[in-house]
Amino acid sequence: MRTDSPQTIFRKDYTPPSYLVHTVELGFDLDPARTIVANRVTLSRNPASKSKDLVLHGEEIDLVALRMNGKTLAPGQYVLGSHTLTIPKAPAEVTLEIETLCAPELNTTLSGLYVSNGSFYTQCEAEGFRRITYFPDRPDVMAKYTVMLRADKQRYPVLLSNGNLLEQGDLDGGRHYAKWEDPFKKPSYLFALVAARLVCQEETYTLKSGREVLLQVWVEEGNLDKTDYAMQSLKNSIRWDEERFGLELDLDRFMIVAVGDFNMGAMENKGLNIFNTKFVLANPRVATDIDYAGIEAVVGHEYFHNWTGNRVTCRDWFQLSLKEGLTVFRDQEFSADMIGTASGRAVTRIDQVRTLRQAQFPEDAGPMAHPVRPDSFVEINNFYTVTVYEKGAEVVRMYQTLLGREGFRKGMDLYFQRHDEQAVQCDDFRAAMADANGRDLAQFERWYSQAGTPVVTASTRYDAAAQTYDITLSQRCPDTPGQTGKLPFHIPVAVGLLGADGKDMALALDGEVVGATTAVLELKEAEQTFRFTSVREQPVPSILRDFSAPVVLEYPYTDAELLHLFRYDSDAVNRWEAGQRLAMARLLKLTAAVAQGATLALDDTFIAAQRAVLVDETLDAAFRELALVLPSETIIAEQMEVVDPHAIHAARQFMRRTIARELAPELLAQYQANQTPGPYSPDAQSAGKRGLKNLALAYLLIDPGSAELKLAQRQFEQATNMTDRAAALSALIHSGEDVRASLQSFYDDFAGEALVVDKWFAMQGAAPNTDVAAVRKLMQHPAFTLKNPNRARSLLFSFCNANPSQFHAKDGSAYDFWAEHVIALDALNPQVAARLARSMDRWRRYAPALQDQMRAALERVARAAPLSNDVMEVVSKALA
Ligand code: 0A1
Ligand code: ZN
Repeated sequence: MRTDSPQTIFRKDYTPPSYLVHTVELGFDLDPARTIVANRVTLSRNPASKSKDLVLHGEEIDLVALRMNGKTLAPGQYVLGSHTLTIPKAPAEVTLEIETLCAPELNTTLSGLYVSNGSFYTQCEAEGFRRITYFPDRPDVMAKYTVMLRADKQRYPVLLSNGNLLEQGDLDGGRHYAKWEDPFKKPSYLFALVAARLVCQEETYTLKSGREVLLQVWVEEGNLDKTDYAMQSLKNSIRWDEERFGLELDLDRFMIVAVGDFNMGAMENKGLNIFNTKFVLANPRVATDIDYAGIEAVVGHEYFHNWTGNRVTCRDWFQLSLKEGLTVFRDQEFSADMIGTASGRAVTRIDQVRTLRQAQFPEDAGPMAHPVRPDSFVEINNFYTVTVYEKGAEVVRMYQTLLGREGFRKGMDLYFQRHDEQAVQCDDFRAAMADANGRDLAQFERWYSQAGTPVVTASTRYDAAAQTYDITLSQRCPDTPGQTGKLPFHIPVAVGLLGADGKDMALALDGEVVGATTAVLELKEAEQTFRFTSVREQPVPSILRDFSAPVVLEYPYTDAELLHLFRYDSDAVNRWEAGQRLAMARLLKLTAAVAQGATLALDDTFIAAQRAVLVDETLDAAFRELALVLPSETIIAEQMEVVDPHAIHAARQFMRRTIARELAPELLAQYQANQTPGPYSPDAQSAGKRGLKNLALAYLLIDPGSAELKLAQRQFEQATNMTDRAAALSALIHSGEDVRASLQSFYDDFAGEALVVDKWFAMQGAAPNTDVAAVRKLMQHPAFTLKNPNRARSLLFSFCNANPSQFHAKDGSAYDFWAEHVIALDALNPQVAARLARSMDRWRRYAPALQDQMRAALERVARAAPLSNDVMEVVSKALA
């Protein structure tokens, strides 16, 4: 909780730590109400610092004893502030012995040491270690850790920490101990412990080098039937990092622990990754294809952090994207390589583009916009954002696009050669990429320093006589809070040219043969013209292939050109994109028509194009599904100056209803053709079929007759996996029919599976016929609690973020609900509350009647006391 007025921290104010830490010996006497932490730490003055004041951070802990170099410090020898402990003019060499007390069972923030379902877990990133002991809790202080854990043996039979187990044994009074040592230097944010009643799936795994390592996945009893996929994903990750980047696991033991109460997805603590159960537990009965894909991605992500984040870490939290952007890029490439096919790769890429448009572009255009490397923050936890993660990954991807895969690998190798066991900056990564390839990447820095989504505008000119085709690209970037007058970015724009036959043309730029059917144009100026030569006919340009840069592309495509691309583009991302453009133009017109009360109509050309893709058996089912999903209401809203969420919803529903009616026979045929009989497998092919089949089902249930209802009901009852069962239930909910009986039976079947109960709440929260009164009623359900982040997210976030037509109810009732629950959550868990607070980011774009009510709700939250820095930062930026 905020005790003094929130302070803004600036990147430019960075100073090196006054002391460096060599060793940390931690002793824990674990007790839920009263845990004693003994911390013996050796430090020396940092030659790079002018200060002799030794500053330690600490929060929500009680100091019991403090000795320096063997002597107890008198109160006058140190200063205990609300968040720091300072020893002024400390000696050059210091050994501190610090004893503190904390109460893990009272810690509802899930940061620091806390209790979940009766067991102990930690979360130290970003600044949780200071809630465990006094320490220079900053990532540029790296040290070696030894950890002694002591706890009741019956209640906490498993005692884990980072690195290797040195010894374990029994103690008096039914207690036991385990001693762990981490051989690598690490920042405090990577510390972890677990003291719990758990069981594990384990195996020894042989690295490419022949070394054997022990892999473990720890879960609560009863969940051992759900660990296979996480274990398989871990082994795949280890192999992939060896093969793609030459990076080997550096420990003899690697552990994953699943915990039910967790703020984020997972955490890369050295050798002891702690995961939200959502990204570990899966079997066909309880997990969907999306869950399986999420597990693979997150297991990969945390494992890859071992090199990108742990071995080479961040100098300060402004550099967060150094590890996160890079590691997201690595997990994206891992998932793509696991599918293996070019079309599978494209499907993963399209998904990434959708996430950017759904979440990152709005962030970049809103009050919380910040550069990939922010310049300031109040609360660092608010900066674990889609910009730092996903846009950061796009920035890393652009290096690969500019340098090629091999060039990128050279850059990675140099980065590790230079910076292993160091805490560095985004600039160091860029320098490694540039130096390894002899390239000037100075201008590329602007991707780190300038916020906002660049807009690239293209215009073209074909000269039939000269057989030249000029593409003129210009760029601009909108102002963002605190940043005006942006300078040009270095943008790779991948371009191909299609002939009338739909084939890629051979490319030459200014007379030079490109040697590929896609050319990467490097746009560096405000405006540049690129000339393709020997162009024998007027081409249709396919611009920004594979989404080669995180920008908005403006080009005055005609419908005919888009239809051509939608039918023929060899670049699957742009093929999909052409379909999205066709749909978006119509959705915007329909939205305007709804607002004006005009009659709505959808042209046959569009329907025909949709039909052609739907039935095109040469295309992967997964691609066909993506091509048929219309832009979301959120993405449509981003295209509008003044957002009318009700008109958008009505327009999109009209379009879906029309497609469903016009394509009914084809949809039914695809529903039947894409069944996946036999045992469930989460592979991309099967998942793609299920995706297409269930999309067809959702369409068929828009205006269902009894046959369609029966179909869904049968799938719901007979499904052999959660993907099909949940899809059927969701389709039934969205049909608007009375589905109370199905909802109840689903709940009864899965009441014991927390992650499935989350789905049950989430499906209802996001259904357009769930209004705020219904959400309030659902909150009365005995299974609902605000204390568990997954559960809170399942209902509240899905309602506030994924159900726009109800969230923006005209009477403002949902805004009141939002304010009430941001405040309620804040008292428990500021990080989760601050995420919910972000639902109002785009309030200024709404029609005045809604805007006024949204502002009132924001002001209500801003006035609440006490309020965390987390929520205060979000709402005050929204109101600024
Ligand atoms: N580094 C983790 C994300 C993470 C960040 C903060 C957390 O607690 C406040 C927990 C996890 C990752 O990128 O996976
Ligand atoms: Zn990460």
